Amino acid sequence: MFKKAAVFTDIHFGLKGNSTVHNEDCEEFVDWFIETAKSNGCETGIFCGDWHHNRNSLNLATMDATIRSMEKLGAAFDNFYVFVGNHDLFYKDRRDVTSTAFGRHIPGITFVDKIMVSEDVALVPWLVGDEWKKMSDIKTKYMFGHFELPHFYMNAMVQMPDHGDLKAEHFKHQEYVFSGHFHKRQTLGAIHYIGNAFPHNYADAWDDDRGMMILDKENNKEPEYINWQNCPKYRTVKLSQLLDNTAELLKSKMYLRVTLDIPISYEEANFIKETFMSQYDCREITLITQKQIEEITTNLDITGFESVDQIVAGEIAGLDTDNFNKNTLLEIYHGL
Ligand SMILES: [Mn+2]
Repeated sequence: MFKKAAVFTDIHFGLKGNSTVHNEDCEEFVDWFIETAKSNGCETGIFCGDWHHNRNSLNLATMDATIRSMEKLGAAFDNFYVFVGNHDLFYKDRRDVTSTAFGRHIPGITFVDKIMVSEDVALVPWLVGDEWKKMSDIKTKYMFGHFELPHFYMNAMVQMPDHGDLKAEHFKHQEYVFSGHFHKRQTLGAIHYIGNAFPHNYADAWDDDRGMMILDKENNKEPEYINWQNCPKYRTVKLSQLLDNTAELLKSKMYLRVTLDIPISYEEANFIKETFMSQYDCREITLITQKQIEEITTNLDITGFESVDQIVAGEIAGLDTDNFNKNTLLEIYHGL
C-alpha cells in the first residue's frame, strides 16, 4: 500500500464557530505538513479522521479552506487517504452522510469510508454498530484508524471509561496501531495515538507535542514524530511566573490565562496585558483573579470552556434585533 507515509489527524476545520484564525492555522499546518513530508521522501499521506469539526454548521469560508487544502494534499502525494472520523458524520452510528464525501472527486485523494485491507496495512474509518468485533480478525501488521479505546487519555487529565466494546487487546495481530480521535499524543503497547495536528484549546495547555508522524515501512523503521513548532499554543500561568520568565514563556500565537497571584491594580494589569500582547504577538491574554480560578477548578470540566470566538459567536447569534444583520456582525468579527 505504501513505502513511506506521512500521517496527521484531527485537524477540525471550522472549529470555534468557523473561526477565520483557526482555518488559517489549519491551512498553514497543511503547508508545513506537505513540505515536511516531501523533504522526508514520503510518497503517501494519511489523515486519520475528524477533518471538520461541526456536522451541522460548516460555512463557505471553511469549505473554501477545506477544498484548497485537500487539493494540495491530493497533488502532493501519489495517494492521500482521508478517513471519516466521528466529527465528519451526520449520523452518529452510520457513515453514509459525511461532510468530507466530496473528497473522493479530488485527484489524488482516496476517501476511506469503509474498512480497507491491502497487503500488510488496514485502514479503518470511525467504526459503527458491531464493526468493532471485526478488528480481532484483521491480520495486518499495521493498522490506521479513528478508535475510541478505554483507558487512554481523552485530554491531559481525563481517561476514557470502558464501555465494554472495543479495547486494545482486540488488536491481536497488529504490531502497530496508529489512531486519531484522542488529541493527546500517547503510546501504550502497540497502540499509538499520534496526537492531533495542533493544540485547539485550554484542554491542551502546555502540551505542544503534536504535528505529524512518519512511518518508513519499507525500511522497517520505528515511527518518527515531528512537532509543528509554529503551532498556536495555550498556557495557564501565574502572573508572578510570567513576570519572572516573560521572554522565555511568551511566544507568538499564544493564548494565556494568567492568574493574578500578586497584588496589582487594574491599570497595571491592563498595561502588562497590552504590552505583552503586542510585543510577543500573543493572541489572547486573560487575567483571572484567584477567586475565579477556584470556581473554575471546582467545576473541573475544562473541555466545557468556550473560547473567545465561541462566546462572541454565541452572543451575536443570541441578539434580539432587527437593526443589525447577525451574519454581517459575525463576518466583521471573523475578519478582525
Ligand atoms: Mn477529534
